[in-house]
Amino acid sequence: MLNKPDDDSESVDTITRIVAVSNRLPIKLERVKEEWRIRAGGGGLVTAMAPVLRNRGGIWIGWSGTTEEVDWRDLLGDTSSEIGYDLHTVTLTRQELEGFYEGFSNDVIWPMFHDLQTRCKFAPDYWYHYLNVNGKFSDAVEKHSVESDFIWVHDYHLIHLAQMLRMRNVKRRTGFFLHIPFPSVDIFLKMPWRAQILQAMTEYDLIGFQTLHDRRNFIQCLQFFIPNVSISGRGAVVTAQMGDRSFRIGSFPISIDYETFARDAATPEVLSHISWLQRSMFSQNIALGVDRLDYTKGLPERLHAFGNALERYPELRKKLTLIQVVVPSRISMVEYQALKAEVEQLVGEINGKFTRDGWIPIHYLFRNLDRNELLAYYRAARIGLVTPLKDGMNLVSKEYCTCNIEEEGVLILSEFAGSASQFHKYALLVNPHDIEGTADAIYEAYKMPLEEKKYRMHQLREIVKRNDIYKWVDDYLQAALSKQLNDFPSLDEYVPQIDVDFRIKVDKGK
Ligand code: ADQ
Repeated sequence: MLNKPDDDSESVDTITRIVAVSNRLPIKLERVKEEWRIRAGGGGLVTAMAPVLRNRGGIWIGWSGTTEEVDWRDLLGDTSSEIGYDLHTVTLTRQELEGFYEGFSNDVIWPMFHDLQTRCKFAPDYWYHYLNVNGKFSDAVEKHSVESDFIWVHDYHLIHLAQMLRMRNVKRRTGFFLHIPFPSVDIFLKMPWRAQILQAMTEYDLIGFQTLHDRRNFIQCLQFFIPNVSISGRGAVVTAQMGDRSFRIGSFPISIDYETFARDAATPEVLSHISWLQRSMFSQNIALGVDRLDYTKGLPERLHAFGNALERYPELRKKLTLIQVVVPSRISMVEYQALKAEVEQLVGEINGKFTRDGWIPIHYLFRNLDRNELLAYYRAARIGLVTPLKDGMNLVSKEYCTCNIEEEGVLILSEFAGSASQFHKYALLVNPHDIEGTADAIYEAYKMPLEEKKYRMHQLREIVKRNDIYKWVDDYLQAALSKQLNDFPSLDEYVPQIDVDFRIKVDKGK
């Protein structure tokens, strides 16, 4: 059993509810003419956390995704009761959004933590907005939670939340999980607010990282900046002691709901999508990329590699088609608009050069897919191309393997994706900056004997199955509270899966 933390917050025995806090709620609000529509939110955090919180009577606090005035209580009330946990919004002004979200979160921490420090814009104003908005989130946590809650803070937007709670003397058990990588000391040193950020991270009772590599980087930064810190313990979770305060630091590779993905990929609806896909494609060999629009995902590098493979291995022409799905993201930011233009230009160039007799080498989709469509692509693709320049984990790599139920696909995976720490033996690992090396891997995957493909894919699927999202949450809660998810009472009513995915759910004339 864990000791009580050094402050006098609640003993872990009495903690019965999870309060998740993240920048965005797991929903997207869209205005369609005079109506507000609630849709499922996108991205890895939502994919991972939605099945965990479902029907547990907990709380999710986050920003709604709009700066417009909306009657939240009315709109979210129905949704909360249907998904089995409460949603509470933090409202942000346009100015706060620019400074905190687009500014500090996405123009400083995001590039810095992905080793792309030359993309950082260290504007002092961003920092003050970041602190202010973290303050707003801590107000919401204070208002909506009680001392017997476990406050589980997600991701880099809210690093200062535990510190703000402590400063206001709000006693809560807190945990933090960083969904993105943590950089090495050499890179982290460049951050103007490095000491404050590190200090704020130490205010949580548990800090979770995706991989041992990220955890090691963090510990090295701690040791560099805080000389009196001592680390003890072995295994995935260790304890840090700083003066009379201690906290835990762990590595918890995030995952997906394996059973649900595998089951849903086997439905007749998905199969009929696949038949349609195969009828409408010139070639049956599909290589697939699925990514949010982001410069960390290595999209131009991947397109260059595919073009290079067609150039150097002519037998791939008319035989292998790349479907590249790009999910719109952060499109209000100039860098993202530029990236979109670059991707579209490259697709045009490669298609212009290699299109022949009805065969188009790259099919490019810039939109959100519905779930069956996405699963059909995963199941049908003979090659999964997951080549980020750097990624905390990358759930697409796990979804692809899980849904590839015929086990005839090959995963080509960047060595800089967090999932490479689990998949390195059975995927074809590539350095995404190495265009020819990645092109060679595409050719190797195409030529790979069926038996070898089946063996590798089977092993990959077993890894995801053994390490699914429920293991992740259990491991985290075990380290934080010596509890597992099942120790949190679940609500009696049955909550259908479809509601959690929030396909268009609530239409209100507002
Ligand atoms: P992301 O950067 O968003 O997540 P990722 O882990 O790949 O990246 O998750 C993307 C999610 O979006 C997947 O669950 C996928 O199914 C979904 N998605 C992708 N394309 C879609 C489409 N066209 N339509 C609908 N849904 C789509 C961040 C970190 C990652 C980390 C996760 C979770 O950057 O490194 O793995 O959080 O911790």
